Amino acid sequence: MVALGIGLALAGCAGGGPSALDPAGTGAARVANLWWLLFWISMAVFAEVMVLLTWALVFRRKQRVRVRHGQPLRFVIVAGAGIPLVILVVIYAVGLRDLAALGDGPGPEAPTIEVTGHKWWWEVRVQGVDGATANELHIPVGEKVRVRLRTADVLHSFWVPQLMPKTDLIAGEVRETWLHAERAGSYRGQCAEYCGTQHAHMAFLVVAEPRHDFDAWLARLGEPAKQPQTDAQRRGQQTFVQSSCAGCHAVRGTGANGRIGPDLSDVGSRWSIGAGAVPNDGGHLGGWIANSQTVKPGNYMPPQQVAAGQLPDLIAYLQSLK
Ligand code: HEC
Ligand SMILES: [Cu+2]
Repeated sequence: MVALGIGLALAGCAGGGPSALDPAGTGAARVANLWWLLFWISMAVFAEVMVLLTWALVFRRKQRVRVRHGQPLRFVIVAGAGIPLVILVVIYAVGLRDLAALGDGPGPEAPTIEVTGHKWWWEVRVQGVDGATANELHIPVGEKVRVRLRTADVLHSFWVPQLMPKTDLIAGEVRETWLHAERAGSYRGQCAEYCGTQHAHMAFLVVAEPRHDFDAWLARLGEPAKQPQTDAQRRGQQTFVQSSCAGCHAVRGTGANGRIGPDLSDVGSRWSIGAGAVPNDGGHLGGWIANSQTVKPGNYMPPQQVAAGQLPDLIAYLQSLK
C-alpha cells in the first residue's frame, strides 16, 4: 500500500503536470509553504508516535515497574493536550496570515479579466475591450491581475495550481480572484469542480508574458480577426459565415456573431481544441469540425453537415485566424 502510494506520488512528479508544490506566483507559494509546514509537522508527530510505540513494545515486559500515580497523568496532559494545542494554534495563526495575504488582491488600476465557465470550456474577456477568446488568458509577469468569475450553467471551479488556489464559479454570483506570476511561462489551469461528462476536458492556459506582449494581446483582442489571404481561406470564410457555424460562433469583423460556442477570432493560435481535448493542428481541427462528438463525446457542438470538399477550406480559414 505504502509502496503503491509512493510510486503514484513519484509518477505524478515525473509526469511534469502542473503541481501546486511547484509554485510560480505569490498566491500558490503561500499554499505550498503551508502544505510543507503541515507535512513536516505531520512527519514529526508520526516519528514521535513510532518512537513511543517501539519503546512500549520493547519495554512492556522487562520493566514491571508500577507507574506512580501523578506521572502518566502529567504525560497525558502535556503530550496529549498541551503539545497538540500549541501546534494547532501555530497552524491556525499561519493559516490566518496566508488567508489575509490571498485576500490582498490587485489595486483598482490592474486589468480585469472576465472569465465565464461553460460546460465545457472557458469564455475569456477583458474589461474595457470589445472582444473575446476561449480557454486561454494572458497576464503580465510580475503584476497582479484581477479575475472575475461567472458561470453560464453549473458550478465550476477555476484553478491554476502553480499560480493560485481554487475559486468556485457559482450561478447568479460574480466571484473574484487574482493571478500573479513571478516568471514568464504557460501555466495550465483546470476546472476543479465536477461539472458533467467532459469536466476533465475543461482545461485552460494562463500565459504570463512581459508587459508589452500582454498589451499586444489586449490590442489584438479588440481588433477584427485577420482577413483571409488565399482563395482557400476566402472560400472557408464564406462557408463559415453562411453555414450553421455562424449561429454558434463569433469571428470579429464578420457576420458570424453566435454566442453559444467559443469565439473563434483567434482559434488558429490556441494551444488546443476543445479546452485541452486535442492538440490544435489541421488533422485534429478537421476531425473536430466533421464530428466533435468522436473527439469530446457529449460536448455541446452537434455533428455538422460539412461537405467533404469544403472541409479543407474551413480548416485553412480557421488556422489563419491567429
Ligand atoms: C449548436 C452550436 C454549434 C454549432 C452549430 C457549431 N459549433 Fe463549434 N462549438 C460549439 C461549442 C459549444 C463548442 C465548445 C465545445 C467544448 O469545448 O466543449 C464548439 C467548439 C468549436 C471549436 C473548438 C474551439 C476551441 O477553441 O476549442 C471549433 C474549431 C469549432 N467549434 C468550429 C465549428 C465550425 C467550423 C462549425 C460549423 C461547421 C461549428 N463549430 C458549428 C458549438 C457549435
Ligand atoms: Cu468541471
